[in-house]
Amino acid sequence: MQRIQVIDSHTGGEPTRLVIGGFPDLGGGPMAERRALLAERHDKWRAATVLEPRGSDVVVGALLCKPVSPDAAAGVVFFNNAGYIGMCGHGTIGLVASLAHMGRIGAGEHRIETPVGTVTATLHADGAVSVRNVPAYRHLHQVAVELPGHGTVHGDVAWGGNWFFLVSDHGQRVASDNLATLTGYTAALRRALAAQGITGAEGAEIDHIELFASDSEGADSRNFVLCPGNAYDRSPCGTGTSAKIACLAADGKLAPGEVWTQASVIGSRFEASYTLEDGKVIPTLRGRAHISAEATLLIDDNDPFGWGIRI
Ligand code: PYC
Repeated sequence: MQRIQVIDSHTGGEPTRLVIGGFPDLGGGPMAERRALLAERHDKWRAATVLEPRGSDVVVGALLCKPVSPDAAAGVVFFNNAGYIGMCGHGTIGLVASLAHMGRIGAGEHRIETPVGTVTATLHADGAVSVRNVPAYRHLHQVAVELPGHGTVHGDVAWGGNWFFLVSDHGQRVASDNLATLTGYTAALRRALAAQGITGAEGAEIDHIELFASDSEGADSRNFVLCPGNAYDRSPCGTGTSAKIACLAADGKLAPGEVWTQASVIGSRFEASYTLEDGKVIPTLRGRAHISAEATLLIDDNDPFGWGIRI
């Protein structure tokens, strides 16, 4: 029997399963190197943790690692039902809440190493968490993509720790009673981007699609975010909100320090703002996570689905 120790939390409804023990040793290299090692040699541990029957398409995994720098509180590698992601905003908020729950950190600033750079998280006295993300930027402005059955759709390509295609002129109803349609539409859009050779920088795959609606009560915008494995983000998506902030900054629609309230399709919220450093947009997101379980996952070698259902 193999055992994996986890702490589950959710950030605005989006789950994070923090692995605190049981995974293979990935050495002491940078998080990008440890992510590559996990993916190439030990991917079955990801699958066992987040896929059914123990997990589900919506669960985001976060492997807690010893950081390279003694100044950092933790290192982390994020993964999901489809593979690995670079940064994860809601996951970092969940990680910080879980570290606080474990008694490993208190209120204040904490550096967290991720595969795409070090972020700074602040645990506030009221339990909220701010994450000062990696620099975000818009790569392409209002690119035209032909979407079969829908005509030409325009969107921005932006980086917020992952690659996003951000669309406002989609004609879809961004609402929690329209999830199947939104999922189908965004999945088709992602296929069309790939087929038409529209990518992030250096040919990087755009694996997240983000639709916006402006009629959100009490928020500046409401979004629907399709994640790489076809689940939608229940939170407003920290990296997606960072990508949005970069586009708003590029359009001159949001000034440094101004707060943007981003709601998710289920109504949870992040507050976001940015600073300009050496001409780079550095987004900060503020949200809140709640602990939902402390558990040991068991993998029985005689269980045909013990290492996850891979279909
Ligand atoms: O919050 O950055 C995020 C995120 C990425 C994928 C799911 N959530």
